[in-house]
Amino acid sequence: MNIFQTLTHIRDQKGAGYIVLIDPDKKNESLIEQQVSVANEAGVDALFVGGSLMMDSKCHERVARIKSASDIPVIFFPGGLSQLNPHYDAMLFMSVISGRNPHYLIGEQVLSAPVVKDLGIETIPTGYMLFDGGANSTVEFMSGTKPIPMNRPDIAVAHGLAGQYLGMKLLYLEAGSGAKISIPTEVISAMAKSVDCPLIVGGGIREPKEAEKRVLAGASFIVTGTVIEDNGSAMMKEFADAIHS
Ligand code: 1GP
Repeated sequence: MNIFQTLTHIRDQKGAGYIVLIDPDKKNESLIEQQVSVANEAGVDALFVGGSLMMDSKCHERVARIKSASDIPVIFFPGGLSQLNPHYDAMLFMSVISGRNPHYLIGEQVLSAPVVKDLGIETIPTGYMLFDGGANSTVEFMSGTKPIPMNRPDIAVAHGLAGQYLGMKLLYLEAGSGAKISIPTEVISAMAKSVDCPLIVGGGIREPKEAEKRVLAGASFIVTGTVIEDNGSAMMKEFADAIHS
């Protein structure tokens, strides 16, 4: 089974998958081994690794440390070409389909494709949809794109269908790391009713109960990052139990 098949199998078996995002940036230098070791034991299904902005040159070393400590798939969640390295099991080959910035729709992908081929990394075509989580997210600034308003499920569904018809295997509904408002259940259920691709939902999810509600609304995968960085790894098991119930 490749990593995409593993993810869909997890979704089929457990109802939904729980993914922890680890940012391989300087700020997480001392947390890596501990976070990964708890994730291995807590029922986390996979790790996403990536970030919108690296503040030093040691990203590749940190990804190698994550991979070496991890018993679960380590999947690149690309913040940019410079974070590509051979230590990932797979990558979300993403296009920011909510935006109209050609660099993040196709430019970055063209630059990375030959390197991805050379490294032989499994690619999972993913439509990335950024919503307005009310926190002026780093990804909004760095991608130079306008997020989808949270109160417009119709706009969300139109983007999701376009992503599906373009051949995306996953759709990532993103409120932005540290969002004040996470993706509302109304948006998730509207998307789940109209679009066939599995939905990844992340950004601003701080309570296991919020994660569970989003699974019940139709999310196939829940991603948390900040809440684990802020509160320590102990919450991972609570999230895993809520998401898998
Ligand atoms: C960000 O969706 C992820 O890309 C996770 O967001 O850090 O707010 O959990 P948080």
